[in-house]
Amino acid sequence: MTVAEVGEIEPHRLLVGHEWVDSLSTETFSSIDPYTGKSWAEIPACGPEDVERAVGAARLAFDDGPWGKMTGADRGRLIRRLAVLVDENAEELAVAEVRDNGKLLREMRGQMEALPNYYEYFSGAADKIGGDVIGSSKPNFFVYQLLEPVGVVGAITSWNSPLLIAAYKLAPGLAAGCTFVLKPSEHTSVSTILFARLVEEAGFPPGVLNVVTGDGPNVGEPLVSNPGVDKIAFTGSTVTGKRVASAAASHLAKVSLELGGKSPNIVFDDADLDAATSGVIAGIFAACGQSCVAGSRLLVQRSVHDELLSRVVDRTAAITIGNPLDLETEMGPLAFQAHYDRVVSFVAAGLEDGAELIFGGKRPDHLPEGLFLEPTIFDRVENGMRIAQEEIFGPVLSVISFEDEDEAVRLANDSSHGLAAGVWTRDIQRGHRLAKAIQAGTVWLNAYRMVSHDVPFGGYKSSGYGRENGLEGLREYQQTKTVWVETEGIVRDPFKLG
Ligand code: TXE
Repeated sequence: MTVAEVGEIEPHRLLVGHEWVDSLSTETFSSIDPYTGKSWAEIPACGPEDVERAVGAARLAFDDGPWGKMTGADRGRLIRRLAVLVDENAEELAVAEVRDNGKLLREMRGQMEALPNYYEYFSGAADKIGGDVIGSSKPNFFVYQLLEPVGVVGAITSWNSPLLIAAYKLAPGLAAGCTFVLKPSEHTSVSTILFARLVEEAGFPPGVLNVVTGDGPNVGEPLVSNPGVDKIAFTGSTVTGKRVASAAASHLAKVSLELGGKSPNIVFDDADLDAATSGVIAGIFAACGQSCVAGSRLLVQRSVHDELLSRVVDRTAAITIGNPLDLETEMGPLAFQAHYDRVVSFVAAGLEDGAELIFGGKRPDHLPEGLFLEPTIFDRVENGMRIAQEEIFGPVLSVISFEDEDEAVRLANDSSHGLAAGVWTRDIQRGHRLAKAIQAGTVWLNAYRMVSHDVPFGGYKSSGYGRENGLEGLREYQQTKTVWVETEGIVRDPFKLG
């Protein structure tokens, strides 16, 4: 499909058990392009009965279909085929994500180019799933373990990087032998629907992947609460993650949560300030700050505060803001109106709390239309202010100064979140001390916002639990069975524990 064709995308239907069916609810909702402000696709507004159908298809595929009988090598071949199809359709998928959430084509092209790596990596794991032989202390028993798939997975994704976040779940889960019901965010459904077509084309058996589209209350909640679902893999806000975890507990479904963050980017006085400046910009203005790992708190050692801030402001002033489909653009619009309004409300909160607005804070003069906000920098921020404690998920940087290493660690950890952190210093011992002291699932030393298919990712504290990517990510979709085999025919005392 060319870029133009993607623009005329026809009303979508949903994939259930390998049939593209109309939603039982017959309602649809529009996907709004945040750059044009216009609807560009009609999406089925599914309801609980659609979820029931999808879970049933995934259950059947897991319990009785060919998928459950396939070897790891068979699954690996299908996943590799999917990787090839994703690669061949990368441009169409990238444009669909830009049209849905306004993120830059240059960023989404990069993500879609990386997407096959996730499927290839886990396709290679599918036929290497073994289990341990336990050297048991019981002489007349042979004991071994099986690593079996957890079963039907309800995967729920947020709007900031729909297909990358879905790959974090689908690639390991399919390798493990699970089946899925996937619900994309109601703000970004198109790319997931296009992706589902590729899964079908790759030749996966019916019901291995089912896609239901719609909002949290009508689709997300019924999915999480459905007793036919064995695990929930969720990415989204911390508030919703707590709701998901408690609903899943009603039927003891396993849960992994990738939630929000308020990550510190920490610059010491001996840092390479050019590299640190680039890392600060990457942390908060890439993706318009709409990234769970956004480096939204800049903790800077007081002695280099002025020099670093002068460089950060100069680079910020040079950021090109505009059409996300234009490869020269460095910042596009925010993803949808309600989110735009929420981010703008934090600018007011920063001013109310007494922070000093030193850059941005309003709509760019040259962009009277569209959900655009200037890259915004607040200085003299106290860590207790709302703009330092709450996730804004937008291009708003809070600058906080510190005196020494102990204060830097205290400020970094003074947050309910613990997703990521950046540390800029030439002192390797200090770097490793900070990596150990910071309460976060990922720490980058002299880098920021690096992720990879083979490196586990996940949060501490209210940023969630569970890990995605890397072989640790595979384990989230497996459960362990221990088998004891009696080998000597010894009759034991029935009233004595073995
Ligand atoms: O989240 P929401 P959004 C966080 C990010 C930000 C938020 C943005 O920090 O706070 O997510 O994404 C569905 N039961 N992360 O606004 O509202 C909803 O339809 C079941 C962190 O989308 O939580 C959507 O599909 N599902 C992350 C999904 O949940 C429900 C990376 C997320 O919606 C539901 C990206 C319910 N009751 C964003 N209510 C990371 N850490 O990697 C809503 N949903």
